Amino acid sequence: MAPAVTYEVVEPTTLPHKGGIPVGNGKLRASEGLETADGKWKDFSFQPIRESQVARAMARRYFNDLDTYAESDIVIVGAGSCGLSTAYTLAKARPDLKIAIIEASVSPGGGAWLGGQLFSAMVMRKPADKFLTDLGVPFEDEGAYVVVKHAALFTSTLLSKVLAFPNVKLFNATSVEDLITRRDEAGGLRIAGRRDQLDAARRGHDGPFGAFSVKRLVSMQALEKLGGMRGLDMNVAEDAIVKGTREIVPGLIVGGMELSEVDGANRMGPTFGAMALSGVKAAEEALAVFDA
Ligand code: 48N
Repeated sequence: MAPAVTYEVVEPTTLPHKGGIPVGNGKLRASEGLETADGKWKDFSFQPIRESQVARAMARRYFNDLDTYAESDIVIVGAGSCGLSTAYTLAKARPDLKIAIIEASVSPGGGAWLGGQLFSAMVMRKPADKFLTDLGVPFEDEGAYVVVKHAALFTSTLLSKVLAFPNVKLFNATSVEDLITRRDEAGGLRIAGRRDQLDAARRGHDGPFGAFSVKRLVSMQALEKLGGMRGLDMNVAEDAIVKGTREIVPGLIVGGMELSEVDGANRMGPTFGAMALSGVKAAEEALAVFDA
């Protein structure tokens, strides 16, 4: 049996510096017993495994999660910047709540991987910088707004923090096809069944997947019609989306760009502060329902 190869990352030690910058940095170094570089790989091998072990390791966890989250306290539909901000705020405030995130794409994040089109920096207007500071995402302060050097830094940091919460489960590559409805005692329509179960819609603005919930509410006559998203006006749009994030039918809180389709709000283009703070407000709206 080849000697088990272990690795340690060698931290940058007192390496020779060039202009104050260490030349080279930590490197992988095979454990002793394999003298030469090619010797290090010649006898290399992973621990043995059976394919069925891999299948079972994945399937057991997935189906266990499906069973656990079949009834969740909060279901967030859409893992875009708004849905993920809602999940982060809720999971941090209420580790007792079971939170399921359902995302149609294989890759969560929605439109937040690029600032706008190909331009990768992400702009957030103050006071959304407070959310970035809470997340630990570095930014450049430009006065009335801040700039994260790459939108993927914001999205990946938010995503990693959300997924690290023990009370959150992401079901990506999973699409919500309809809304569960119930009638309350007065005959009014409720979404998601029990009083204390909430659905948070974050399906983005209209498009192949977007605005699914609110379009469905119109088709079931729970909403008279959609306001239709208006033209681009950052100042008007971002305030309206944050202030307008709310429970639009009992059991369903709508925020982010899906809300612009309900209220006929303007779009804001490539600025993301409203997505983050709409998520914070949606979390507060949800907790107000739970604490009612
Ligand atoms: O990023 P989006 O589309 O939506 P938001 O509201 O989280 O963020 C919007 C933001 O990215 C912008 O559009 C920026 C601010 N631009 C504004 C402008 O004016 O141009 O995320 C929605 C997510 C996506 O990942 C979809 O895949 C997902 O929702 N989704 C669904 N997931 C599950 N089931 C569905 N039926 C469904 N529909 C959409």
